[in-house]
Amino acid sequence: MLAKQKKYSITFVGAQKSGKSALLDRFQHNTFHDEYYRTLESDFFEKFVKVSNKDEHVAIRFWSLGGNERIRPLLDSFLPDTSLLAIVYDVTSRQSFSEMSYWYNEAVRLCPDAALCLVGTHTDLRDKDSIKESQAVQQATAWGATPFVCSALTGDGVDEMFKAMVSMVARG
Ligand SMILES: Nc1nc2c(ncn2[C@@H]2O[C@H](COP(=O)(O)OP(=O)(O)OP(=O)(O)O)[C@@H](O)[C@H]2O)c(=O)[nH]1
Ligand SMILES: [Mg+2]
Repeated sequence: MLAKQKKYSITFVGAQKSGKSALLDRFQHNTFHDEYYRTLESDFFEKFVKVSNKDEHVAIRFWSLGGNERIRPLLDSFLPDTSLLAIVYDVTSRQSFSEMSYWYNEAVRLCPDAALCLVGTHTDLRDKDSIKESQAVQQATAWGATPFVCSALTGDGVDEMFKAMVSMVARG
């Protein structure tokens, strides 16, 4: 008899243009597009992934929600089922960093048991005015979240982050 397949979902939210879709493209296809195509509501793909240190594969749905206002009334249907919520900001955009509070409050309201991560993107464009990693770590600690930084353009940090997220959901 086939063992019942365990299913999980990992959901990326955050400011418009923060880089959610680009991260998923880099992870799924190892590609990067300069052009911006906004996500209207949501995109997802499903992947069977091996859990490190375990002889086990699990099915994970990776969701990217649009950062535009029209997603907001739909969060009540998207967030309660998520196993891990990744709040994404662009390290070169202070506005996207501040907007994380909105997503954090929605996480507390709608998926308080989900693992929480803060993901800084666009690290290839980092300069002296960018959000410092220490500031992101401080915010993550205050919210009980795990911080990551990466670049969808170069791929730096992307695989390591997804691997860590998969372990976080599959061990729970
Ligand atoms: N240089 C650089 N550009 C990036 C990076 N990630 C995304 N971009 C660019 O930033 C723009 C927005 O990226 P998206 O992934 O579409 O952003 P999003 O968060 O999905 O946007 P919405 O769907 O509107 O919420 C695109 O033009 C990407 O090419 C990155 O790490 N570095
Ligand atoms: Mg998108």
